[in-house]
Parts: sequence; structure tokens; C-alpha cells
Amino acid sequence: MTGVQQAMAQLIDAFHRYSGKEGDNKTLTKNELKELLQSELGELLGKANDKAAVDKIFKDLDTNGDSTVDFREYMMLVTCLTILCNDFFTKK
Ligand SMILES: [Ca+2]
Ligand SMILES: [Ca+2]
Repeated sequence: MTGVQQAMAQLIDAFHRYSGKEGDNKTLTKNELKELLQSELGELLGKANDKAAVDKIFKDLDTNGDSTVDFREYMMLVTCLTILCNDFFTKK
């Protein structure tokens, strides 16, 4: 697998690991998303400890406004990060 594919697989796996922690096991609450960002992407995002940044990411992802992030909504984050990764890897 390439780095990008590996990153995507890890992000998809992470959704399922964190979505089951509280409430509905098919969606992420803000707490679950925050934990996921901090634990899995802390290095990449750097701002996961910043509450305002987490709030913004959550709000941006929750396109239907039901206060949870489902897998479809989460895929937007994966796509954005994958594009970032792709830029990173192709520039090398
Ligand atoms: Ca959940
Ligand atoms: Ca939602």
C-alpha cells in the first residue's frame, strides 16, 4: 500500500474505533471526534488541543446539523486529509 492508502485505511479504522465509545455506535459525538483527532491526528493537525479548532472542525463536518458526525460526513475529513497527504507525498 502507498502512504496515502495506508493513511486512509487508518482514518476509516479510527472512525469505527471511536464511534462506539458513547451514544450511537455509528456516529461520532463531539467528544469522540475530539478524542479521535487528538489521538490519531494530533501531530498532523497540531491544533486538536485547541477547543475552538475542534468546534470548527465538528461544525464543518456536521453538514446536516444533527450534532453528530456520521461516516459519510467523516469521509469529508478523510478526503481533505488525503488530499493534504497526497500533496505532501507527491512533492517529495
Ligand atoms: Ca458514538
Ligand atoms: Ca451529522
